[in-house]
Amino acid sequence: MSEIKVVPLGYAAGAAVHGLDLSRPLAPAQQAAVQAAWNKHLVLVFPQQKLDAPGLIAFTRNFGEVERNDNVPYYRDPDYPEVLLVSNKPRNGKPSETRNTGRNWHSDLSYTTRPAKGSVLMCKEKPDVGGDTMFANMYMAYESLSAPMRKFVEDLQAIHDISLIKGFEKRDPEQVAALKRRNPPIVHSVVRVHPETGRKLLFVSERIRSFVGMTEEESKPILDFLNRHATSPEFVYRHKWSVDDVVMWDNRCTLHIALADFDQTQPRHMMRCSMLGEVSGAVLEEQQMDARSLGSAIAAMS
Ligand SMILES: O=C(O)CCC(=O)C(=O)O
Ligand SMILES: [Fe+2]
Repeated sequence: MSEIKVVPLGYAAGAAVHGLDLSRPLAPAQQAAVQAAWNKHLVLVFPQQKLDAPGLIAFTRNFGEVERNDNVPYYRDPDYPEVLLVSNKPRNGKPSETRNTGRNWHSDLSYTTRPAKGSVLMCKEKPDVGGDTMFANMYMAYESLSAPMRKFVEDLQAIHDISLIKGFEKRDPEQVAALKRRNPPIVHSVVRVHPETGRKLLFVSERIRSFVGMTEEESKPILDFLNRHATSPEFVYRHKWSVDDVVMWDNRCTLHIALADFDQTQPRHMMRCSMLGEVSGAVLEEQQMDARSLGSAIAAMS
């Protein structure tokens, strides 16, 4: 069995893993070594891999239950619904619905009650330059807050909303309506504990509308601060893709953003597979919406 070599790529996150052929089954010791490296570095890069759709699914399955993309059932591999095609290549003569996927800071599927545990993205085609992806470390984001701020955010509940995906409203109107019906706003705690490392982290994103019990006006400056803080350059690893890179990130303790820093006339084609996370969060109840409705509920009771 080949020796695995883990080489850090960034201070905040990111390590390259050498010595593995991901198209072959992982031995238990290899799986454990990758898992340990993942918990430590949050984002792992496996260069020079040759994986097709079933190979990507099989590799992803080593680390969790594979998602079938039913919440956003568009632009999947026609034969493998587990594989989402993140691509700017037109399909059936129409522009790709995923050509601008991930253009604001987010954690995959945070607008569901099973936010993704992790995602695995494989680069098949890339532009000459750019098309980078950035990842931010949410442990560092939490730990670097002042003690009073940590106390303030401890009990905050955030409302995650699929319609805040950047460019969402520009998608096909029927899809937009169906996606909103399928994905009502979901409430998650802002401070979470990672189930494997036991470390606290900041679960924020640019797909949060407001905090439960607070108005949007009250929430916005706090949200803006938390998102800006969480994505400070010192918490970020920026990945410059090579064709055949496989990158696996932990969605529970990182945010990521796909940059539009490239010539869109050149193809960028990626295959993504995600792992389902633990069930968490809840559908937003109408009366949780904001302080005003809370106020009227109290008035109605008295
Ligand atoms: O295309 C990328 O670099 C990442 C897009 C994204 O957000 C995702 O696949 O989850
Ligand atoms: Fe994403």
